[in-house]
Order: sequence, then C-alpha cells, then structure tokens
Amino acid sequence: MVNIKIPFTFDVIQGDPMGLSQYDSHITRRLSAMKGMYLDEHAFAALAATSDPLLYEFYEISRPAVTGELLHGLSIVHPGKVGDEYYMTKGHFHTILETAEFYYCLRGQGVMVMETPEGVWAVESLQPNRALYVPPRWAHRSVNTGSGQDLVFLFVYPGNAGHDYGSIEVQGFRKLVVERNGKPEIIDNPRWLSPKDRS
Ligand code: PAN
Ligand code: ZN
Repeated sequence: MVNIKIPFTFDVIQGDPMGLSQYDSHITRRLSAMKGMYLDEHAFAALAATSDPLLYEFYEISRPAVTGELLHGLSIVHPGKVGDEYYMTKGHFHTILETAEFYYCLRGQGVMVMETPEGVWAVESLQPNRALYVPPRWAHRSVNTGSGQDLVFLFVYPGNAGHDYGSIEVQGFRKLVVERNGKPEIIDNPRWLSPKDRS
C-alpha cells in the first residue's frame, strides 16, 4: 500500500490486459458471481456448465473511506456475451446516494447504463479518451459492446460512497444492452418494475 499521507503517482500498464503499476486489491468477477443478472437463464446455465469465464476485474488503490478522500482504480470488462447480452459489471447505487463518480475510458468500446431510484434512465457510450460523469443518485453499470477487445477505464469516486447492489441484484437495470444483427441495441428489461410496483 502507498503511504496514504503523502502525494503519489502510479502508471497505467499498457499491456493486454492493461493494469496498474501499483494497487492494493485486485477483484475478479466470474460468471458464477452474476447468477440471476442475465436475462437468458438457459444461455447462462449452458455457459456455466462448460466453464466459469472471467467477465470483469478491477484494481483498486485503497484510501480511507471518509469524506474528502477519493477512491480510484482501473476496471477491465472482457469481451463476450451471455446469450445475446454483452458481458457487463453488476452495477450499483452508491450507499451514500448523493455521491458522484468520474470515469475515463482508455481502451475498447462500450456503454454505461444508468438509472435513478425513480427509474429515469440514460445510456452513454464509452470509447478511448472519453470521460463520463455519473452524477449523484445514478446507479451505473458498464457494458463491453466491442468484439474481441477489453473495455478499460479509470474510475474515481468519494471515499465514503460505499456500494449498494441490492435492487440491481433483484431486478437489474431498466434497460439491457443486447446484440441484434451484429450491433448493440438497448431494450427494455422485462423483469424491471417501476418503484411504485415493487413490494
Ligand atoms: C467501479 C466499479 C467496478 C465494478 O469501481 O465498482 O467497475 O463494478 P461493480 O462494482 O458494479 O461490480 C465503481 O463504479 N465504483 O464505485
Ligand atoms: Zn460506482
């Protein structure tokens, strides 16, 4: 771990996969960690029966979980699909809802799917050298829509933000990103319920 009281630098390693010259944790999420999150349960089961592919991974530099600090790191979403739904992160709200996040895309093609607790939604594209600002209150999930290339981005968010996966794990986002005729398309998630219809 870096000395948390003095300034420091680190480098993005331009390999394949990309990485960081220093980090405190490396978290990997395989298919088995995403049970119930993909619409096509048969495709999920078929893939799970043959292998447990690595869908995404992220490197974090630890900072104290307090206001004023900024947590940051590098995420890599690998290319692939479960049925016709692209590999994606779980996605989450921040536990402290009123905390934002900044992303900077370094490699690949993808989208960020976002929504508020009220069900307002947005999808923005990610491509190298594009920055994305996720305002406070918006849940966010990154999706790799590229073929054969990792989607890689840096992220920065307040140290006290925390992660709330709750409602996303139960019903997902309002919109899904699937491949149709070789291209990404945004479709309604049939399992999504508006806040007033949830029990
Ligand atoms: C990112 C994400 C990271 C993995 O650091 O945590 O890309 O996504 P999930 O946490 O949804 O599995 C971030 O948004 N942090 O707040
Ligand atoms: Zn976040």
